[in-house]
Amino acid sequence: MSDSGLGFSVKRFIIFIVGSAVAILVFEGMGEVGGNMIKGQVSKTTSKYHPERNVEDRIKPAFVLEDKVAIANAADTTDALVADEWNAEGSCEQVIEGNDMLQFNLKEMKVSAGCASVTVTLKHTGVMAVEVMGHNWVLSTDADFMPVATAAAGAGLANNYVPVDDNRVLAATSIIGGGEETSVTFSIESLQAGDAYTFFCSFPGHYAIMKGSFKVIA
Ligand SMILES: [Cu+2]
Repeated sequence: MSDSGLGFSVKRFIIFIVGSAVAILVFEGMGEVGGNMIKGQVSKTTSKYHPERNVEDRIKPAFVLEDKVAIANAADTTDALVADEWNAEGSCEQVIEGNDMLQFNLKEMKVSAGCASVTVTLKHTGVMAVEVMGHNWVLSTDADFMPVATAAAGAGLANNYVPVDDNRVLAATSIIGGGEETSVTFSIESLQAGDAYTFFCSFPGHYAIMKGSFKVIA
């Protein structure tokens, strides 16, 4: 073997070629192994390779908020049933709920003109304190609703946010906080079937949302 003097020799050239070939084979081999590993992983984790799993299983989310859905459904059902039962048209016993989100569960209450007296029970289903999220149930004519609601703020919590000795107030419960319940029984002798009455919560600011229509039906 002769040396060209430039560091080149046939021997080195052959070693380089053989070395490259080995490196390529090893690289290809590794690629094959890696590819098979990926394929194996894919077959384990995708449904396509699991014919024993049915379509429902495959599309079923891994994590389902079943409890939450069940609770929501239960609440819907309960609300509807309770509203039907409690708010039965013409019933002399009315039950209404208020919550921590400034909501009454009823938009309308209908009592019969034949009721000797009407009892409205208010349940506060929330947890917030009376000073923060107090609710009451106040009845007035539609026309008196705004003036009474405005005057209520001045009456203060000590007076249940109900103007004192104000004959525009047709009925009113005391004001309650979360978890409490109160009721008022009143005569509807002075109320006229067909006239427009409004019930509302007179806690300052609540009347804008917490209100509904009260009707006396013949
Ligand atoms: Cu309120």
